[in-house]
Amino acid sequence: MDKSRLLTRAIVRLPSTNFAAGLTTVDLGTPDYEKALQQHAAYCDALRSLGLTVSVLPADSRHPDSTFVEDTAVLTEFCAVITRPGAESRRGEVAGIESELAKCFHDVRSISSPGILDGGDICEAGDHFFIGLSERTNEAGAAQLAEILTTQGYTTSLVDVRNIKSILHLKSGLGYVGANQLVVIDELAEFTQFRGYDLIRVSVDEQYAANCVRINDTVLIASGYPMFADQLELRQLKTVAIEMSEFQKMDGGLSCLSLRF
Ligand code: CIR
Repeated sequence: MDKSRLLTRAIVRLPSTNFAAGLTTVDLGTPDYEKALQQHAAYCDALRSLGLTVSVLPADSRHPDSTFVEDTAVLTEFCAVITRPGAESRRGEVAGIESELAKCFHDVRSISSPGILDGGDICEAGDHFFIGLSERTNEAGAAQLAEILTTQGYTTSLVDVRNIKSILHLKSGLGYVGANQLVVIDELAEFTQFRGYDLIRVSVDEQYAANCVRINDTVLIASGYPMFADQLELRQLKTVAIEMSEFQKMDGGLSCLSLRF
């Protein structure tokens, strides 16, 4: 079941000066731009320290949310799927990412209308992909992606998170850390789609920590969530913790700051 890909590259985009004008549903205050830049730089350094070559795209002030590149594409071993982001203000972000991914993938597909889909709703777990239905991903978008993935030999399952108000995307509450282990928030723990997995439950107080990313043999986690860090370490998983406060203010998790392949 565990067939994690070796990751060698990542694409990120610098936050723009109007980053604070992006979408958010949380009430954690206005992000500090300088601090966001510092946290972004530390994030890139962490990716490099894990062996990834990082392509840093310039800031795009036409799209204040464009630093959250994960939402613009879904990457597999075989192809790149350019999304059609669920938020209208984010649709224009895909052009710059598509041209970048076309340099790296021979096969580039796209989600088309009436489908909408955000990369943050897609959780890769070895040969299986969980596809979240949320305010940003609809049935049509999910069906288009599932068809592409199925033809490539992956299996998929839908996870409807539209009634879970505490998360924006599926991956705000779910993460795969290899060896059949899934990180889940309480509200997802009983979903039948996750039966058979070894669940690592994140407590309500540490919910933000659920959005973590396994990069080769290490799990990148948000700093400030000691119980979660302990749980991973007890399972012999190496962790690297990153300050995410300024991105959290804009509803962004760790995974959304990069596309990894
Ligand atoms: C948005 O609402 O679209 C951005 N402010 C945050 C996107 C976060 N993306 C993610 O978690 N994959």
